[in-house]
Amino acid sequence: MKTHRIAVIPGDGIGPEVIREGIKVLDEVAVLDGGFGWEWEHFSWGCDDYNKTGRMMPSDGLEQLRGFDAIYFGAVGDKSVPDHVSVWELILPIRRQFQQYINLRPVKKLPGVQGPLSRSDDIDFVVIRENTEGEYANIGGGLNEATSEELVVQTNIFTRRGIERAARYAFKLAQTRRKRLMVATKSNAMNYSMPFWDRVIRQLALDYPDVQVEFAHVDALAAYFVLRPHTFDVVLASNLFGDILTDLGAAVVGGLGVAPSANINPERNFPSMFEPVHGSAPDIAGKGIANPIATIWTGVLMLESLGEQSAADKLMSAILSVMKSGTVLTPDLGGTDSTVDMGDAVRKAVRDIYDRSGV
Ligand code: GGG
Repeated sequence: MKTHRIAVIPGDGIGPEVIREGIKVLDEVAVLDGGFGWEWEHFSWGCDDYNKTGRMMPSDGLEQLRGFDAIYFGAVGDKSVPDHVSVWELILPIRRQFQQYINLRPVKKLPGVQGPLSRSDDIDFVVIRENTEGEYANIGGGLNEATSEELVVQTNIFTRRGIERAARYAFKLAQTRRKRLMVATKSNAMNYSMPFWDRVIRQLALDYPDVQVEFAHVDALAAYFVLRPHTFDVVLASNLFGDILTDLGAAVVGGLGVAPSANINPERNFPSMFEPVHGSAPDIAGKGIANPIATIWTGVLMLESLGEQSAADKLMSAILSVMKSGTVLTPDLGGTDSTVDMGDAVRKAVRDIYDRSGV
């Protein structure tokens, strides 16, 4: 039997609470499936560690992670540590060093979940966010700190290689879906980076004649996400644009509690990392009311990446059936149930699905 070795980084705030439910459900799936097992190794890295040691992860942290089959990540961020420190010293080095240059974020309306928009039951698209360069390039600096002459610069980096590999992934994904690609740009205002981004993608589009490509300025695209979200299939965006658009996408389908994501190293020469889109949500941390669906759904993406498609399909069906029934709802979805209640409900639904399938 195959054993998948997973590095678990629950992180900060609600991270540990939602990851606990994710593991509980994924353990159940493995037992019922019978064809694979898990070996979870926990890493306590995060803001608490930073306050004790001055580091978000040990100096050899990436070395420790390198040999795992995948990383299951909760959330990062606490008010005791500046956000640019916590994010830049934990999650971004993992994405960059492990060449997780695809951030795949499904935006899908689940049955039974009330989004803020009417007429929106058929929302089902995927945002491919370029994940290692663009606006998140670690290049910049400042001068004359705390004076009236203070200035800072932060440089965006766009490389042909970086754009091409993200775009190819998006084109190929579109080919497996409804063959439509919407590209977020801002070439009217960012007059070097975005015309280049557009040009490279237009050239690449010639290799995918079956995919219908459209470009939209990111500000207009934000409006389209609200006005006609059902029209999208695959959306390709740079790092920052993709980050912003996917929070909006999550809001459109019912909130960050139902937004999964995968940081993918397509070549598989490093582990990929699976994390909910949401952050540490300090306002509700420790109350036991965070919605674990995003993290459990993230587990579906992890199963798919590990080649466990049948288990992934069954877990997704379990999530859909719990959401559709509407019997268990965390406060973000308008109910009063707890994080554990929701995890238990999905676990039970998984059992029912395996029972019915006769495995
Ligand atoms: N679960 C993901 C998380 O904690 N994200 C924190 C965050 O805002 N990261 C920066 C980014 O994704 O761009």
